[in-house]
Amino acid sequence: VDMGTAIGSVPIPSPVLTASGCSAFGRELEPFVDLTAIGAVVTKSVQLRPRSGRPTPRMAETPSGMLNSIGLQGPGIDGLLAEELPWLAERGVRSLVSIAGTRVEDFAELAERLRGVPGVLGLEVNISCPNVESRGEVFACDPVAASDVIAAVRAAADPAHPVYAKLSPDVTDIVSVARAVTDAGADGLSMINTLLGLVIDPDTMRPVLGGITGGLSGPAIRPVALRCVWQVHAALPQVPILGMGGIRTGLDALQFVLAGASAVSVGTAVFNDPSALGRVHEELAAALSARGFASLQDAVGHAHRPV
Ligand code: RRO
Repeated sequence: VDMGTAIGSVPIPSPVLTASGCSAFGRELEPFVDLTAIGAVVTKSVQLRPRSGRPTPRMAETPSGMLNSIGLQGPGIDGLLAEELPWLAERGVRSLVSIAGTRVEDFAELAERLRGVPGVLGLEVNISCPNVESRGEVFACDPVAASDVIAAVRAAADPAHPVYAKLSPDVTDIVSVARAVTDAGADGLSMINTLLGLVIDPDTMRPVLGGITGGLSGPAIRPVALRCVWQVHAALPQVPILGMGGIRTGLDALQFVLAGASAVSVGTAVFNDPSALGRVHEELAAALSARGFASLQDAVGHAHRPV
């Protein structure tokens, strides 16, 4: 099975990528995964300045998924450019760099700083982090705010860098947001970020997370993510989709491909199984072959076709 695909128009040999935030900048995964064989490392969202994030505890398990309130902890763009991206580039690892900010100009400046950086294949524009000060900062919840960010990033970014907009499931109509950002110049869509959630400890009778609410990931959100990919592919079949949300196995990944994703990110699953990325690639290849597909591309959106 030909597993080749692309991010925008940049070819990659595998459709399986890391998910932003779940493998930091790739270093922890290196002992378990051939990072040059996966589609790309999607880096933890970076901002203009270093940040320490929200108060601890910042992670909670639920029976079906994980809740996090990291709050954009990270080294800032200077640290990313000085330490993390060179580490990846020296090893020949492709990176899709996730950027985040609180103002449109922040995003544009980050895109500008990443122009021409070796190893960077494109940008994932995180307009959907649920762990921000106010809901007004979640640009992806408003089609106009979302498209303002994407237009500014597309104008500032390296023309060779595809720009993917990372969308939130916490909206009533994800198709209208998807349409707005693609009209504004997004080359692709990453779906979905975590779903806003809450866990209360029955013993202390208080929220478990220091930040109170958090983003829910893992198997709990897989059907939500799949529904988003389905709806957006039905409305915008030409727009490349990087699908994510609770993918643990090749058959999970297959569902996203059949719904319309041309690549997938594996996030929460790597916490329990650091080798999940390679395994999902192999299982997806076997699943496609068993169903008679000669290539991944032939299967993209297949579930929309009449039987
Ligand atoms: O850092 C976080 O708390 C975080 C981010 Br930026 C995001 O996009 N999604 C998420 O679940 N957590």
